[in-house]
Amino acid sequence: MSHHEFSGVTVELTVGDITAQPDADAVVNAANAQLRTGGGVAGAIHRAAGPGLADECAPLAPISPGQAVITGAHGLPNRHVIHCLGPVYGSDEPSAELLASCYRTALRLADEADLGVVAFPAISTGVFGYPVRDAAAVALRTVARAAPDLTSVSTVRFVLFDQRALDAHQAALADVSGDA
Ligand code: AR6
Repeated sequence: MSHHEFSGVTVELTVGDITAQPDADAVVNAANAQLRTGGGVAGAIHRAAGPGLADECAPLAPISPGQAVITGAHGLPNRHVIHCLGPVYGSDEPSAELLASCYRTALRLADEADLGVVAFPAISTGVFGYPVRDAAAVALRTVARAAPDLTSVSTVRFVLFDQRALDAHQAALADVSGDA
């Protein structure tokens, strides 16, 4: 696992499954607008959480690209799930700003809920088609910029699904930490 600290917030990069982060206070869902189960991360999170999650989500939907909402975690080993709707690449514009808004809003919700460890997947880089290198640059830059304003969030973990996504995030982390 690689890590780096920005203004007292540790950023960790690891390969793994977002539903298997028992020490995270919140895991982030790469959601759909209806906050229903689906493929990828959303399917894995809803399967692991059980039907109570979809029931809690229903009255909160729909959400727009760039928005995020927080719920309980039901059958997951975490306290909360934060559902982000990333941009569909090439269609929801400006995509970089909408993706940055997902990370910023999720971190603000986690901080307001007094959470310490937050685990993110690479939002929009699966079904929504965002090139992973570009998405990683947006994600790491946004976390680094948000870090000074966070009071309870102490660790932001990126849980990447494969080596290619890890490499992209490692490169982005090196760029952003070089700037800081
Ligand atoms: N843990 C961590 N990362 C994962 C996991 C997992 N269990 N499963 C997939 N990934 P995606 P999006 C990676 O498609 O692009 C859904 O159907 C995956 O390799 O889950 O934001 C929803 O219902 C990719 O790099 O999210 C929406 O309709 C990244 O997580 C739509 O897809 C995100 O892939 C959202 O698309």
